[in-house]
Amino acid sequence: MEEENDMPNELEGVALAGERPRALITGITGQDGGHLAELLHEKGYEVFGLLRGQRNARREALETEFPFINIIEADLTDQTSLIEAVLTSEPKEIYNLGAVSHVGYSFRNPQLTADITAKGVLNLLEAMRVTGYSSKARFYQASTSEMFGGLDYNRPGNGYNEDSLFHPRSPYGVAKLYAHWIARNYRESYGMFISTGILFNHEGERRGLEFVTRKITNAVANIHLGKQEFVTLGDLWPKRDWGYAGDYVRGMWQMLQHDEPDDFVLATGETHSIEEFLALAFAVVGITDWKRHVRQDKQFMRPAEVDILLGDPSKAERVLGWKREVDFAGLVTRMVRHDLDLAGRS
Ligand code: NAP
Ligand code: F7E
Repeated sequence: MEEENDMPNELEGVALAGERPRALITGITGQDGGHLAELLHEKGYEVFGLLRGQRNARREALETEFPFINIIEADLTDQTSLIEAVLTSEPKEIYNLGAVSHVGYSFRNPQLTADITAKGVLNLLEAMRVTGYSSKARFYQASTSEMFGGLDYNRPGNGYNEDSLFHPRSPYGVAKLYAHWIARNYRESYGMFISTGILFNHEGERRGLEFVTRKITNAVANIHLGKQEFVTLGDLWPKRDWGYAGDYVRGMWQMLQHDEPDDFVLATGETHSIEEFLALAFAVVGITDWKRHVRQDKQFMRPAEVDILLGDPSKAERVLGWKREVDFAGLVTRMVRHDLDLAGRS
């Protein structure tokens, strides 16, 4: 009879890790967490992923899709668990992707957003200091274009860059600005290798259905297959600089391989309205009179909106050699095709 293996899942693999570089990722169940785990695994890293909750609904999917990940149970709001996570994973690199990341949700849950998206970063940086990992591990902080705001007095011009003014327009944006500055402060104060990536919107097949791009491509697939008639959205005029998540996680890794810690914008340098996204997504399935499939509802509109985001990635291109491979049309097409495939199977 086979001996029962009651080793806690979070410790499995640690003893077998050998000399491979180790990376700890928070936000492992999210869009970027999946892309990054895959990339680091391909590069030969031992990947550790932080999973929260006593019964996380995404655990099974995570274990099935990425059996190589060493899961560590911890939460960004619980510093003791973060100290344990650092000591268990012994990381060379830490990627802090965990956050309340949905802008609309942050308006409805501002305090939770502050606890996780802002103070969670402080908790993790302190966990590194307490354990001596401030000098042993490099740290990536997931900053965001939502820190800029897109207001009249602060229009992006040829694109927001690392020196542009910040004016966040949501509890999410404000929390991320705290996170951005505390990360920079720890770099300046303690000489830690901390790089921040100011990333503009990036999407793909793993994007959550609560974000507008995936909500649209999922609906387009269902409408094409006759499973749904309308998609109900908020404002259609805001403009975003949308890239592909696979390209952006490569940039995160490049930031931590650079000689010096620094701040980098990753963006495409193009901006498109939600209307343009809709038109292109429906065109992929041959629907041109798409407006008859779209409804609007105030519940999806925000108390304060970011009108326009446009990024200037020239520093990352020049210094890191970062280059995006997927353009806007390519992004929309691959997302619709993926959702057609999924909807066709269900
Ligand atoms: P996402 O899909 O929403 O993933 C967020 C992750 O954070 C999930 O894995 C979630 O875990 C985790 N998380 C939430 N609360 C936590 C807590 N208390 N402790 C530990 N983990 C927690 O986000 P994403 O699109 O991959 O983005 C990754 C990061 O980049 C985020 O910080 C986001 O704010 C930032 N960012 C994203 C974009 C973009 O366009 N995607 C652009 C700029 C910056 P659960 O599954 O347990 O909820
Ligand atoms: O909204 C509008 C909405 O929620 C995009 C996050 O990854 O990128 C993301 O934040 C736009 C906004 O992304 C719906 O009002 C209309 O103008 O897809 P979104 P976001 O708010 O830009 C940044 C860079 C991040 O850092 C964030 O973590 O679309 N919109 N109708 C809608 N948005 C949603 N979600 N749902 C709608 O029905």
